Amino acid sequence: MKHIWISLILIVLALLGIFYGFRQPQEMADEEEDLIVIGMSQVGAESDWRVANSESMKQVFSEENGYRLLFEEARQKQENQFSAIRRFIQQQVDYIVVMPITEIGWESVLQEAKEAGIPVIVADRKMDVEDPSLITAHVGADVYAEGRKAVIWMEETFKDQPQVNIIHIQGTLDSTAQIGRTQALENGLAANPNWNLLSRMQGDFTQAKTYEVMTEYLRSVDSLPVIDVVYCENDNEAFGAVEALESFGYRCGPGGVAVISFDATREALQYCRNGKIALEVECNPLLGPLVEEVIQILESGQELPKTNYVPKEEVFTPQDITDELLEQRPY
Ligand code: GZL
Repeated sequence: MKHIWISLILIVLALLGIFYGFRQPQEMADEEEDLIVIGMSQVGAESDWRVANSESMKQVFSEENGYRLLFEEARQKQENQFSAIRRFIQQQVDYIVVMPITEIGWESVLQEAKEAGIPVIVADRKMDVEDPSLITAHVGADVYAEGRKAVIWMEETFKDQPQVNIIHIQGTLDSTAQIGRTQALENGLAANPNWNLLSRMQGDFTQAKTYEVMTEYLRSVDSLPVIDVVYCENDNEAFGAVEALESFGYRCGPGGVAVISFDATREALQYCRNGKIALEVECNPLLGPLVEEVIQILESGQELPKTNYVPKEEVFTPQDITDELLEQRPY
């Protein structure tokens, strides 16, 4: 009987040895430190907005705040986001946070996360999925409302002008920001018969691409058209548009081309104060605190709304931009 007890004790000890032997030192360290492990997949670093968004996430999800952040940038390729999410699943993170590059194509990788029992929080842009249970929560801005603010400003500004010539520079196609801001302009064009769309092009939210496509367009026309508005779907596109327009002799500002832009980063507000951008519609990139709030609600086991919108976003015209505003701007 005695040797049975000794054998049982030896078996239990062996099992414990195997269990602790196979566990990653990191996993044990996390457990000991009791950190919440976050696997985070970021679009890339295509814009000033995106850089500020990444900074906000890294500031919030620090070890001092009780987190281990596994942060991966996808260099604007969805397949890199898929592989990052699959790595997070293998690493058995506590939460997956994704800033998705586009809205479509996420079902299978989200299904894998669901089967692994890992909640997925979508931040900034949305994912368009049939099964809502694949996504625990979304945190982001109402980008259609942002577009509406720009359209309302255009309606007011050009209400007495018989024809308003518009160039539209879209962001990354099928991204929520592009879909919402484009839809708002589409609806504005339908509602305002004096608005004339000269050209629509893809700037992919970057300065370089926008400079390229705007230059191509201005080279392609027989004679340079009157351009009243250039509707840029983010600030880096606006920088590229201004650079191209000025290289062809256009003046951006009062009495010239009215450049409209979204994000309201500090550099863009400077352009706005100098009159080169006529209207800035804010889109807040500092989503770290909001994502953390969602995670803390989940940790406490409370219910939370599926979509959590970023609070109040401003609109700026040149006379709104003060030194104080620029100094206080966190991004
Ligand atoms: C907006 C965000 C957009 C920004 C761009 O929600 O997705 O992506 O407006 C960024 O600057 O590239």
